[in-house]
Amino acid sequence: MAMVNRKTASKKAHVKKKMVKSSDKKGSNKGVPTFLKAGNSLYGPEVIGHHWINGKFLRGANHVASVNPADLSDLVGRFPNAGGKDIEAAVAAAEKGFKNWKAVPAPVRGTVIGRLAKIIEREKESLARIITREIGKTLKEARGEVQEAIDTAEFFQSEGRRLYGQTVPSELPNKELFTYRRPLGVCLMITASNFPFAVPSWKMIPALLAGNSVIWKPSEDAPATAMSFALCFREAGFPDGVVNLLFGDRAVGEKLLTYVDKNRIQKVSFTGSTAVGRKIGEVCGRAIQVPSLELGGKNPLIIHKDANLEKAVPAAIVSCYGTAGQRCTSTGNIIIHKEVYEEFKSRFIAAAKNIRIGNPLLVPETFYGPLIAERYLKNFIAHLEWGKKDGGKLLMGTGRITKFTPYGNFLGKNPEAGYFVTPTLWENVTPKNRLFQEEVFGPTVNLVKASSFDQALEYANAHAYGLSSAIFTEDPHIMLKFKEGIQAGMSSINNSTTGAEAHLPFGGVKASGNGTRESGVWVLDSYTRWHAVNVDLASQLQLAQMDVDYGSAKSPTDFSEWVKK
Ligand code: UN1
Repeated sequence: MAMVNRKTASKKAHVKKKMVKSSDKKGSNKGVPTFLKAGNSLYGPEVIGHHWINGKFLRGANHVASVNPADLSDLVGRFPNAGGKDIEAAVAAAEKGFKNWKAVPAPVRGTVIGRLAKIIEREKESLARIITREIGKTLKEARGEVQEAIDTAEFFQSEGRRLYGQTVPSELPNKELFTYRRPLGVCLMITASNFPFAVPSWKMIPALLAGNSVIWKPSEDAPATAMSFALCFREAGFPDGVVNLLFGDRAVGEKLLTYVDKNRIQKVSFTGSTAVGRKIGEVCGRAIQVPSLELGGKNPLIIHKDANLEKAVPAAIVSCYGTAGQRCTSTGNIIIHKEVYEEFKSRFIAAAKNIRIGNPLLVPETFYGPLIAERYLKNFIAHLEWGKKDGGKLLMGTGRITKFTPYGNFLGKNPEAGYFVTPTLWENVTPKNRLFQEEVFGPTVNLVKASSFDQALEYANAHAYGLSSAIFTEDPHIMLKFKEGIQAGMSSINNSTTGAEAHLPFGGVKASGNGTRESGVWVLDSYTRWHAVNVDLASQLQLAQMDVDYGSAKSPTDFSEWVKK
């Protein structure tokens, strides 16, 4: 780290320490232990990671480090890797938790979720800071992510007073028909690192509102964020075992999935790669379960010839490079009408050259921070090689920012302190190219030329995925054609492919998902099953379909008028 940074840092740490003390006095940080609060270094203390099983924080074994990807010298914490006993304990706790929790009336469950919303709101800043520290997105984005969780909790608080079923007319007298939403049981949530707070909230909050219990296995790259969330759940007052948090690697996820076969887990919800999603789909399919799968994307952004470029260019920059391109909704291909191709390209390059990169906790002007983990960096560097071999023309991008491959707008002294990479731009890409087809998690995008709107739409659908999509046009007829023709779960008109709101259905088609949706009322279908009930109040047995008097229409098999008399 540079000297200058260290100086400002120690000053900041001092201020932070003081602030924590004074707010502690007022009692506003109740329930959030000091190991996540008091600053004793530049970024905050090392977090002592614990599983959360049956309402108890347990130290566990085989600890793995979580580091700050913007400054690899900052150890965020050490977190256990769950063993067989931890997993069994979490499943048993969730089974017990489910029995208790489903008996709590839904409006009361909603009230607990309402308390959770208030706690998250109170802690918005500290939660945003731990997200930024752990995965490197900017504070503005991290605050937005926490806000998504607040919005989700507020939405489902009131859903506790609805959770509607239906009354349905019966074909028989003195008989009533009803439908009820029933919880599923123990839900396993496996989540990714790029939205380590919002996406888990999309899963856990509706599942809990519906009366399920939860085992959460967060990404290895964002355990401190997960533990902070667990502390919010604890303070909100969920009974023991209703929410359980297990840390670990992929093998822990695989071991947990064996409980699906044993029917001790009744639902799996996963956000991550399509490859892993397929495997989870196989496991759940043979147990006759429907998992929720939110998978990859290669999201198209169409620039039609009449696009308002004043708006389209900054939107494209956010869409492609925001969060360093590490959103499943990030734009992968910009498909541009040939008449505005050169104009768009030069404006886009000019804007991209202004992108400021840095350590977002030290430099507030940062547009994007580092890649989340080393493996993302390796994949990103690899794509620069195979992209060239694949025939792509590299217009911008030099890979990792180092002393030898500097980047003019890197704000800081030592880019090698973190996993920083430059904005990357390709052209001469068509649907035949691997660059067009393959999701690369990072700040890279392809310019694709189209000779008409119809061709642009054809290209926009010419990949395996179907998560998000966008178009810039002023023509309502083109808007309509786009809405009707695009193969995607989500579409924006004159906005970014990213930035879905927390109460609209979120999910994709084709390789992006299995048709389940998160968020809004739609997600309830993923965490409940419909139960149809009939109540017969007649004094004698009456059978549906058979004892129904529909009057005396002439039978089509009554041939009496043609039969020889
Ligand atoms: C994700 O990248 O997994 O639409 C979720 C967005 C965010 C959520 C992205 N609200 O960009």
